[in-house]
Amino acid sequence: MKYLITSALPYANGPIHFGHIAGVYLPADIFTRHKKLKGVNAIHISGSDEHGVAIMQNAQKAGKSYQEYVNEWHQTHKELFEKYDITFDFFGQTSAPYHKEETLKWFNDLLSKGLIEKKAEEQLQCQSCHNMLPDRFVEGECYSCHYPEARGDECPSCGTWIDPLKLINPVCKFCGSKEVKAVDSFQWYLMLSKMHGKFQDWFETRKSVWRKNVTPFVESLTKDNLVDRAITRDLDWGIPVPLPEAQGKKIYVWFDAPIGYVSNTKEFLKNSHPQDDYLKDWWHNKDVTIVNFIGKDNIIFHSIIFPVMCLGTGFVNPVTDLPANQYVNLEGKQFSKSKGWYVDAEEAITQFGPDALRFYLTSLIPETSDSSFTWKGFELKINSELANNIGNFINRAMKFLAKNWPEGMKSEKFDPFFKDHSHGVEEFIKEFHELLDSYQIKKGQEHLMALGSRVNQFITERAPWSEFKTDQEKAAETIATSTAYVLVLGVFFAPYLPHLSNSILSYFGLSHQSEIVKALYQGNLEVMKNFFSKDFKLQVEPQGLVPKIDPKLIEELDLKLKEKSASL
Ligand code: B3M
Ligand code: ZN
Repeated sequence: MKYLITSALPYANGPIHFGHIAGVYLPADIFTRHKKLKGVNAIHISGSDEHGVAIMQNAQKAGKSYQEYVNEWHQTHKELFEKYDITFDFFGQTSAPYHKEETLKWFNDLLSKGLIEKKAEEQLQCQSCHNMLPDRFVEGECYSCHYPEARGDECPSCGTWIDPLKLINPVCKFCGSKEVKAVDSFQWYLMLSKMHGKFQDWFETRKSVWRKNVTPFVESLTKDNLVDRAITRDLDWGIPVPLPEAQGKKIYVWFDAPIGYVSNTKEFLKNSHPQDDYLKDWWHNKDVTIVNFIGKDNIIFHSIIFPVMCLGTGFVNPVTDLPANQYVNLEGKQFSKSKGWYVDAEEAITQFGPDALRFYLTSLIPETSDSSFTWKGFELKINSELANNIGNFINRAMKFLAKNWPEGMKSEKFDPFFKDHSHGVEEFIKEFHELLDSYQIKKGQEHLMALGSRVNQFITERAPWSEFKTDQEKAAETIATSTAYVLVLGVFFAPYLPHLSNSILSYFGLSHQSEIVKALYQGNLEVMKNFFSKDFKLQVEPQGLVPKIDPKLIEELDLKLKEKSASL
């Protein structure tokens, strides 16, 4: 089974925060690394989502061309992901020509099948600057909660999905004029209603597979019917509707964005695996599991609208697994850059590096309910778990080994490990794989930490530093067993903390690319036996691998966050 893994295309429209990282990109990265280590042919595809009204408005505000604006954010996001060791096989752009080509192929196909239709509708137009005012290009009073600055698509105060024609006192966001009128217009609609039956047959096959936060929600939205949706807008940024009567109209972002998964795969393969066909070998192949990592706000598009597009065209298979996460908040409240309730992910990674942040953020993956980032929680998690449990164990064992067996550890000292411990390690691996294979990424890390606790307890109980004074042979066995566990930890941290894992593996002269590491990851303990069938000598001078977080620094950061939000 091959794996085609995607993570939601981030809007090229502002910084990525911890919520995005822990909710989507980090779990997708860990899952992909896991599959690759298992020897599965897996690819991780994503890219920037570069169309839409919000992007246009912010580009205008920044005084930049749309293309320049999205290119800048695209670059910024790519760099941030690299710093977090979040790796993609391909990270593309929806403003690229290859994406336009793929999107038009879908549009034309659905149009020819009657699954896209032109429909008349009334729309708001500014009588002063003559722009059409879709979505956020109009603001006015919300007819539901009377918040004065509701947008044409949504009220940010009460969350109502707004019908712009009903806004009270609408204002044009292009020029500020209040002369806004409804005029006759037309748009193209995706005829979801025509696909209700087909959709339901397919959804039946997914119901028991998807998470509890996904299935009932989708079921309630699709039980009776599916509602047609406009997929074009009057805008000057986006993929032009390929019809002569559609002058000035563009395909709306939610139609083209998910096609980005497909177009980015095509572009990736073209350059790096030219023998692969993006459809036959990947998207339209029953031996490929398609996984979309998303946040809960994207469920509708990934569980209903895009699958309907997939079923309608028949170009690609619809998604197999949809691990949608809940939200990560900041001390219980939603991240908000404008309210100063915000931690800069870039600053944080420069300060603390990928191991500490990946470890804490993984513990926050909101797989079943919302979670919360706190600076204090970060400090505790790193100092009392990663540093105390893992860092301390490895440090104690490796330094003691280097000091007392500088010539190397005799091979036979590893025998007790294989006799008494390898069964437990096999059990550990089996459960670890089960957790990761079923997208329980956070639990997988907890399971690994439980192994860490056990080996820590082992070395503490055996106390080789005391043993050494009375029975050097026994102490050697304790340290050899601990060394074998250090290798196990190095291997199984690979998907979670690739940086720490590589540092550990370097003690053994190994890396993620080593065949031994992959074989051991896959549960083959024979390779490990083989590895220790020679005397073992440390390949690198051991040093502290997990620095503690300074509580004073945390206090400062906490204060800074609170002062900043109070001042805004
Ligand atoms: N850009 C929305 C978001 O980040 C969006 C995802 C598109 S996935 C095809 O919430
Ligand atoms: Zn205007």
